[in-house]
Amino acid sequence: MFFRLIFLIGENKILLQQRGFMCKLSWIVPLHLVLGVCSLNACITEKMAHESIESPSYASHLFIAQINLPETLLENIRTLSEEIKHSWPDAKYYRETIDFGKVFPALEEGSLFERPIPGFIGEIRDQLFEHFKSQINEDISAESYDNCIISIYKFGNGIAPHIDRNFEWANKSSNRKYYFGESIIGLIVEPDTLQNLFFENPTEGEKSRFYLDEKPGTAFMFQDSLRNEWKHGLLPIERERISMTFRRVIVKDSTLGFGS
Ligand SMILES: O=C(O)CCC(=O)C(=O)O
Ligand SMILES: [Fe+2]
Repeated sequence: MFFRLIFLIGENKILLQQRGFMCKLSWIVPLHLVLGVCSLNACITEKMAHESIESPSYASHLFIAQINLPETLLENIRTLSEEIKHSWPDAKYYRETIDFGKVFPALEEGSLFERPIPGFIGEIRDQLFEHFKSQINEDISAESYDNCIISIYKFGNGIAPHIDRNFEWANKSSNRKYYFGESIIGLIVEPDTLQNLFFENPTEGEKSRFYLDEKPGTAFMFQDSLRNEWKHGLLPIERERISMTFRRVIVKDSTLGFGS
């Protein structure tokens, strides 16, 4: 007879929405097993209550939290000036963004432009950092996240599957003078009624696709394979979706006044 003694050292719950229905993926880490046998068990509860699956490799690279949004957040976002909105009409999927800190469209053009981060956004960033700091695999502080993008999607808008600018991307051309740090933090301010952010693995494509379960205040941090190998994207939405993304800008080349 095979006895297993399992000590639970933690339980991480990842809420995923997969192929239209909700799954609660609750993976449990056994500390050790008698007879020296170790394993990582993953169980999908609710809809797939009795099925046991291998813990997907990306699961340890995605962290999800639910935070309370300040009541004034949406209003504060809506009152931001139209003038600082940037639209992405040439992209396959349209969206509008408002950038703070080191401005993304300027970085893309190879120049540095800083728009001070308003207090209400700085507070959210600090709150998110507190949530995720023990899981972030870099030695950084809340202030390290010096690029904040607010993305505003309207009916039909979305974002094509992509990998955020990373070290590998920057090293492909000398014209690419920056990239974003390893860990990326996202926050759902207002979810759409239909579409959620998805992740998919480029080798398996749609087969591997899974969706975040988005509610107002759903926060997530991703790094490692999910950040550098998997793509994320948003299919054309039904109503409106507002999200915030916090990233750390890393300067590869100081020739354009980025400093060293
Ligand atoms: O809207 C989102 O949740 C994601 C935005 C995004 O992927 C990006 O700005 O790179
Ligand atoms: Fe992205």
